[in-house]
Amino acid sequence: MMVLFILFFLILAFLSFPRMSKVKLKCKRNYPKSLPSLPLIGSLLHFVGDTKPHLLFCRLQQRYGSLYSLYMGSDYVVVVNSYLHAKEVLLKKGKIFAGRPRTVTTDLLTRNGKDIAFASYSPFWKYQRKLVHSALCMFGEGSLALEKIICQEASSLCETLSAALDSPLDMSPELTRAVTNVVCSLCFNSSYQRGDPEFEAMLKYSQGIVDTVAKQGMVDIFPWLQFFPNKELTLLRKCVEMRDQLLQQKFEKHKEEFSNDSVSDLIDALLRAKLNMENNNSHILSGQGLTDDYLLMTVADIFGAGVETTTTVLKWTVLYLLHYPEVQQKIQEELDQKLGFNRHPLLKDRQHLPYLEATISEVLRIRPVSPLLIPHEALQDTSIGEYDIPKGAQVVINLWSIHHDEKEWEKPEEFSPDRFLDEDGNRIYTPSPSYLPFGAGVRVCLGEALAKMELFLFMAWILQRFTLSVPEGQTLPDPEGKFGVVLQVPKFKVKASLRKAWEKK
Ligand code: PLO
Repeated sequence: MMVLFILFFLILAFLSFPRMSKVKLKCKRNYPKSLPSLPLIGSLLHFVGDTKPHLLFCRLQQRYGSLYSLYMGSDYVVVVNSYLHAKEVLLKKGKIFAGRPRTVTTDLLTRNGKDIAFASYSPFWKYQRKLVHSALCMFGEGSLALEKIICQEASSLCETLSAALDSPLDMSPELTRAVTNVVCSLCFNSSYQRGDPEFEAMLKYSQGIVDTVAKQGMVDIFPWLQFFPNKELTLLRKCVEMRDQLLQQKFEKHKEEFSNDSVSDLIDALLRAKLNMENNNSHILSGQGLTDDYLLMTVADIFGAGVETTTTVLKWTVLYLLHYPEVQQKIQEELDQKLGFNRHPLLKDRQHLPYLEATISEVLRIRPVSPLLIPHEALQDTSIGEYDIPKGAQVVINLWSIHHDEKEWEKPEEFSPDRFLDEDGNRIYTPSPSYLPFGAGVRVCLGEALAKMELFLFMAWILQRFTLSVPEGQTLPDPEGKFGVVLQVPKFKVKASLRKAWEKK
């Protein structure tokens, strides 16, 4: 038994060693203070117990200061908890820190980094991102068509709420379908009806991916674990396969029907870019083509990010409205005054509904979608503040700490939309530079404008008609959240009641 144990340990050491040498710390350098670490497992003993990583990293500041380092297995990780350092990483030295560490789960999700969110920085990546950016601008932001699509989905969502009036309803699948249909229109020029089996399958695989990918799990820390039976990895493989099948099908159909003269969605736009690139024999990309793999992974990214993030924020917003009925009432009063009941909300109302906008901003502060963002990697030897950072270091931005920093936010634990309003309550403003819900710099969220449009319109439509409350006999949902690639909202039910003024309509 003992021999076996020693053998196992030696193999483990052997397998981990090459990775250990990835980051070389040099003598006489001023590296960030490090948590104690052991060979092989690094600082993992700190992670025993079920404290969520963002909360643990936040708490560790008391002992190690706002910038410190640790070892995840043999990976050298620097944790940033202050906005000044975060801005240096994301903005001032954005390009230097634009790398991404490769992990087993994200490689599986993205065919070894052929997407945008999890792929490391390269000239090709820059081109790929630019392409998506222009496609999103073309179909989305600012265009009336998108507003129409969102309003259509909002209207259908309100119909579903009407059908379940006064009885407990899990809004999660309904919100997901509404958001999915907006992204579907954008990407595939299609949408889902209620109960569509393809949509149900999508819900299932997406949950499987969120549960398993990029959550600082063991298999990402000790990659050799992938060669042993692993339940989570099996689930991830199955879900990725389901996703790929679904996307491949849509992709093939678009390829068959493609015409250069009628580009009506994101896939068409990417196909056109591919054709142009092939015709121009583009040099910048040194032989790397926009292969089907890249196109598919790009669409998968936009689709996944577009659905999962916005749905999560909508669910957090509903959860907070249940906890703070007075906030809900204030939004409704504002809606009644500025909009009335004779027409539905439109994007042009955004500037006239500052309290609703402030509430959405506050939700994004108190429960950031991605509390640790996605880890960055230093592409060369560099520094943060007075500290040296070696090439290859992973840099984790703890947005949670930044959004809950007492030096920047008065009573950060309190949910208070008013902090985003001026004294007269008429204008929305950002009270602290310590507010980065969409990240910043070269890797800033591509969907910020789209997300803000959706959050505003969906909430305005719902609250114009309904008051949301906790169903009788049920308790308020827990606001803590489950850590993962997004901060997940617990399952809960809501009672939607038709507002008095709307009844009279
Ligand atoms: C969500 C589940 C999907 O099935 C796949 C997917 C793709 C892109 C990911 C997204 C997931 C989670 C949220 C991410 C997004 C890219 C950018 C976004 C990580 C895993 C954030 C919050 O940074």
